[in-house]
Amino acid sequence: MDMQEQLRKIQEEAAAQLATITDKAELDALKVKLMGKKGELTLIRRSMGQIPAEDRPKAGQMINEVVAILTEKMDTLAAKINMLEQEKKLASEAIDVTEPRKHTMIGMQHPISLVQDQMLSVFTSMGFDVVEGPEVEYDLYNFEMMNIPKNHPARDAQDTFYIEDNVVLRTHTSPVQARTMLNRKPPIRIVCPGRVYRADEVDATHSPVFHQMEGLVVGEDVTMADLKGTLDAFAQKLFGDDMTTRFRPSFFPFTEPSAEVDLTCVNCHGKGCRICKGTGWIEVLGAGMVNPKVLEMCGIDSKKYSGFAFGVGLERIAMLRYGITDMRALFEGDVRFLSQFRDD
Ligand code: 2NM
Repeated sequence: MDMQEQLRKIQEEAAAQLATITDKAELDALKVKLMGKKGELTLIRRSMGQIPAEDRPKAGQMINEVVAILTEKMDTLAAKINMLEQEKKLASEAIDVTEPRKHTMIGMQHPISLVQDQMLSVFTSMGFDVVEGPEVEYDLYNFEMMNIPKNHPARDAQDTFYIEDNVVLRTHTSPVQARTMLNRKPPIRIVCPGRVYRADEVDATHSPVFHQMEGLVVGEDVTMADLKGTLDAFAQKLFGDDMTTRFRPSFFPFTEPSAEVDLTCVNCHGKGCRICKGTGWIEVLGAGMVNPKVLEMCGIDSKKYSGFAFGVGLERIAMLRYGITDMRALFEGDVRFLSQFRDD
C-alpha cells in the first residue's frame, strides 16, 4: 500500500471515528492514536527516509495536509464537546426557584416573653424607658430603700433566698427602680421587667421563680389620677377598649396610699363568670403613690417631686391572656404546650 493510499485510509477512518465521538476522553485517545509518539501519522512521517529523495517534498506536503485537516476537525469537535459539557454542568446546577421549600421547624416565643414584649410595647408607646438590673441584689436596694426595715416579715428567710447576709435574689424588680432614681434626675418614666425570686412552694398559682414588670413615674405634680389614667390605658391597649380598672385600698411599705388594682374580667368582660368568681373583676396589679420616705432614700426631693409606681406579675397576665389554668405549664418546657402560642 503506497503512502497516499495509507493517508487516505487514515483520514477516512479518523473522520468516521470523529463522527461518533461525544466526549473528551475518546477525542484524546484518537489524538494519541494519530499523532502520539507511536501515532499512525507520526510513524508515516518517520518512514519518510525510506522514500526516494525527489518524492519527499510531495510526501511531506501530503502528510502536512492530512495533519492540518484532522487537527482542525479535532479542534472543532473539542470546542463542541467543551460547550456541551458546560451546558450540561449549568443545567445540573440550575435552581428551580418555584420548588416548594422543605418544612423547617422554627422555635417560637414563650408566652411569658410574648406578654412581656406586648406590655413593653404598650409602655414604650406611652414614653416609658425600659430598664433592667441584677437578679442578685443587695439587701440595701431590694429592701432598705423600699422602706422594708430589718425585722419586716417580708425579709424572713422563709420568703427570701439569701446569698449572703446582705445579698439576696431580688424579690421584686423595685431595686432597679431604686438604682434608677439614684442615677437619674426627674422626670423619670421607666418600666422594669425581669425575673424575681420568692421561697414559695410550687403549685398551680405559685413558683419560686417568676416574672414581674414594675413601672415608676416621678415628676412635678404627678398624682393618683395619672396612675389611674396610665393603668386604664394599659388595660385597654393590652386587652381591649372595653377594659377598665378598679382601685381598692391596700398597703405596701413603699407606696402611700397603696391600692390593689382590679381589671375588668378578660373572660366575661365584667358580666361575672367562673374565672372572676362572679364579680366581673380580677386582681392583677399592685400600685400606689411612691412613699416620700422611698423618694428621699433614693435621693429625690419629696417636697418638689411626687411619683406613682405599680407592679404586675407576668405569669398571671399570660395565664389570663391565653387561658392557662396551671402556672407549672409555663415552666415545664413541654414543646407540645409551647408550640401553641403564636403572636398574632
Ligand atoms: C408593686 C406595687 C406597688 C413599686 C414601688 C416602687 C418604687 F420603687 F417606686 F418604690 N417600685 N415598685 C410597687 C408599688 C410595686 O408591686 C406589686
